[in-house]
Amino acid sequence: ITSLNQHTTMGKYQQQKNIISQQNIQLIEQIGEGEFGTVYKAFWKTKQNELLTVAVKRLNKLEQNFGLDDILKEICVLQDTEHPHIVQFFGIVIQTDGLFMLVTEYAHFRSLYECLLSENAKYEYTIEILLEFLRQITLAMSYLEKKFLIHRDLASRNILVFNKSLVKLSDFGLSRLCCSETNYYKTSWKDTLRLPIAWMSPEAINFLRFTTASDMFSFGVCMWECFTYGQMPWQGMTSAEIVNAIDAPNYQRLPRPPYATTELYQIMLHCWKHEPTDRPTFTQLEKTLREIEIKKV
Ligand code: ACK
Repeated sequence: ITSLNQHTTMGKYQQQKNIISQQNIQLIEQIGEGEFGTVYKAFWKTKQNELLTVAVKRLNKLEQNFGLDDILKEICVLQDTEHPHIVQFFGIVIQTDGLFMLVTEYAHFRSLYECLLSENAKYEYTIEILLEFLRQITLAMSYLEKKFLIHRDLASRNILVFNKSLVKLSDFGLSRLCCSETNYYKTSWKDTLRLPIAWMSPEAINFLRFTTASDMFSFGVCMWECFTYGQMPWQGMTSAEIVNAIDAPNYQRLPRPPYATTELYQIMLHCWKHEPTDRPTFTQLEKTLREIEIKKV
């Protein structure tokens, strides 16, 4: 029965249009360790014989309770996600050892987090540029919002910079594939700092209630990262201390970043409302950020 199942699943794979042969991928250099595996810069020889620079994410061992079918479903979601501000997914490589590599477009400037920490960040990435970056992410998120898709790990490390006027959202879909909800819960914030607690809303931490509104909470933390130029939210605090601070009855929030105006800080506080329904939607926020820009002109 197992081999029959495997056979049918593999059959489905072959029907997928986005399978890339390992032979057509040449890894150039390792560019980082992501949460889900190792990331490489690579060349991909396409069917048209073009040589494209791509990012290849070699996934670690997947969650045990995820079968091939689950992976397939997630890959289908990635395939169907097309937006100017979401990193383009080209396909998957199924390695001979059964592990997967995800092939996506390559961002020359790497992650927004890295850019914010760079030596000349404050001159190169002005408030206006950062506002435009954030607005582009609200566009990507309202696209996901309309498709009822949740990101779950919105943070500056998952925003990629293509040039000074273009960012794209990355790693969407991976959190579901590699970190099942039960495991999120089991590993629990008491034991590990790998969980992005400092970006998570109270209801996501306490009840694993991941929604567009919990993505909005994380977006507020992304804004905070931008206007502090890459500071670590709740630096020096343990996960338990963070939860204690943000949850009832304390409702503490991150302080106003030095580079944020009161108006921008008000937006962050709106994203961090305790009640998920009190937070803005991404569509509303896109409009707000657009209007701030207009006022500056
Ligand atoms: O912050 P970074 O320089 O940008 O280091 C991380 C690392 O890989 C692990 O996630 C970088 N990275 C991830 N995806 C891409 C991509 N599509 N293009 C360029 N760099 C990427 C990320």
